[in-house]
Amino acid sequence: KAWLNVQLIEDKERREAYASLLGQVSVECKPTLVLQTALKELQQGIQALLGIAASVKEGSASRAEEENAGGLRIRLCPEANTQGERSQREDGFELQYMQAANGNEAIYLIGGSDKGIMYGVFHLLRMVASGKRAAELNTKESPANELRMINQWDNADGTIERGYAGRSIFYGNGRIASDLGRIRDYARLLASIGLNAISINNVNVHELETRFITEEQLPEVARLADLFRAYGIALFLSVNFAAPLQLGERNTADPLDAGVQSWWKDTAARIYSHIPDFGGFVVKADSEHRPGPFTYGRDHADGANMLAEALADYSGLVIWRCFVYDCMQDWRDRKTDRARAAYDHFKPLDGRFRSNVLLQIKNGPMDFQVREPVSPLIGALKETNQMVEFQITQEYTGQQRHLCYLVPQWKQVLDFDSYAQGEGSQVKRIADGSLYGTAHSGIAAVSNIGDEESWTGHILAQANFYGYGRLVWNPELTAEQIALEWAAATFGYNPTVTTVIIGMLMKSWAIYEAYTAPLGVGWMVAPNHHYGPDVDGYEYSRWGTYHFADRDGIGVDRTQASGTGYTSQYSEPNASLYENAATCPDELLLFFHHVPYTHILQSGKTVIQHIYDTHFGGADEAERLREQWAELEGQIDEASFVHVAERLAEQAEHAKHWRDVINTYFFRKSGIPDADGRVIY
Ligand code: GCW
Repeated sequence: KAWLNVQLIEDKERREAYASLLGQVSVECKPTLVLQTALKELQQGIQALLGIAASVKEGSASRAEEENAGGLRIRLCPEANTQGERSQREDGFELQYMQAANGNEAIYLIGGSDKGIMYGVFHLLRMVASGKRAAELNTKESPANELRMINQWDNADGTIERGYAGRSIFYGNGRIASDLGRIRDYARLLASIGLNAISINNVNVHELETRFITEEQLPEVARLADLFRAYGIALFLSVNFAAPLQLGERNTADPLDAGVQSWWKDTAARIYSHIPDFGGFVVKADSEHRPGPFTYGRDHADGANMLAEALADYSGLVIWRCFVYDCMQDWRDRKTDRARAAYDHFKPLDGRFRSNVLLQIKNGPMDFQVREPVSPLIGALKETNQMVEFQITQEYTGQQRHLCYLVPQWKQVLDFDSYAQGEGSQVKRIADGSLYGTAHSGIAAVSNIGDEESWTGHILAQANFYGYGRLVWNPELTAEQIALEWAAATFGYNPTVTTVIIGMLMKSWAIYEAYTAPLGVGWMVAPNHHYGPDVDGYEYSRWGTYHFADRDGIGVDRTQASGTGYTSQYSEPNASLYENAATCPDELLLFFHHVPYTHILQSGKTVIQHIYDTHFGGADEAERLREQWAELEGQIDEASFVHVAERLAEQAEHAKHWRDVINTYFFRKSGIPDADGRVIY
């Protein structure tokens, strides 16, 4: 049940006060599919929280009744969709507490649409569970972002690319699951935090998933779309750009070929005949050996627009990923810089994409490292719909065996000022579409769930999923607030427990960073599976991910003055800030500069001493996490306690391994001893 693990309110007085208020629900709007979901959730929630069965009455009250009637009254806001503010307003809701002259208490839940009502129901239940009194419930909410999306990297064979929580809940043995129970639970979790879109298969589309858009498979996909529809979630598919060729129906996948264009049009018609509200396509093209328009001498705009044209009549969207770079680089080549790639590929195409295309840009220029600068492409596209891509699954951040609460990292990205239109051009204003007034925008993230009981492999990693949804709904929430909401909803409203958990979550990103790759340089992980330290694992490889450590220094020179020129992709003053080693923030120094180990950081320490200190400190802190958790024994359920304790023990040991590998490597390279004389091997 994760954060929907609603418990009976223990305080009898509060429970009774709420029972008289929520025991009677009157619904004054059309019973749509999503509204039915909302009412079901409401009734279940009330049952669990208050131990009563709420009576639901449909139809509007007469004026006389109206004035004195109490209870929960649900209705639609008549103006919501006439105000022209895109779908965010429709997804919004208002809660109003009122006391009638006769003393009756009422709460009005007014939704911008049936979806707004559903989000309002989840919000109301969360507030009641958290101990709020009825009079404190007044609120008006609407999501900041239009598209609030989850990307599954699930494969039809049941595996999950970069999945760390078991196998897929969607597929097994090449088929879509016949038992949809777990998927329905997942849809509830998504809806409860306001998410409204999901792509259900890996962006690396293999042979089996290429067939999802065929007549044979579409009825199966439609079953999933039906399920998600009831929770207000639009279903998207990742598609294989070469599908017409691979399915043997055309002899090319050239986007400018008339036969290919008509193939995709027919395909779109077929998809929409099964799924009338199909969301659209997610596309990884010309990236890591996936097919794309380059084969035919065409560019990304040609490719994306061809698909967009096919979907346009149905208001479908094409979400085209910008994760495009040369993964066959020669490590001897010092000019090619992977960090530059997304910008170099897509910036020149700005303005050429159809209005139903969105470019999806990873938060950093490389690949979801523990620390990266914000991608300079975000904001640089001024006439193109864009969305930001985060990774909830912890590929490079401990694979759900280490604790790493990512909400603070995402917040830092969303709050980053790109200066693309001068001061005040924060990433969150690009994601929400307000900076450029784009037709579509939003945020997507790669899911971290699988079929394990805990959903996420590490119970505390559920906080990342929850936090992602809440943050995308409202980027102004703080990481602490989100952590508190999550911990309380999951483990109950016990301040001793929540305080410890929030403390652990809030420190965890910094701790993980401390004992892994230093000062923004990234990688240093074992190739392929990416778990554990291997400093030179990618140093002489084709992936373009280098640190260039030698006996004198370390880091990648990405300056305009003497390096790859990457800093020029940023707007001023960011470009100069990063260009100059003296002003470049310490945590990104080695991303932008190659410096001697004796270089003095803004912190006053040398680079080498910083490496030693953070690695000793980080491993100690990981040990502290384990001790803090141990304090909770007996205060949370035994199974969860043990589950987390085991993982924290592994993390503490593994952090020591990281510490010793990294420290030893740099001691051997530099010959410079630790100022504090600690053990280095
Ligand atoms: O992070 C990298 C992963 C790949 C992934 C790729 C992508 C789905 O290592 O496994 O492929 O990014 O984002 O396309």
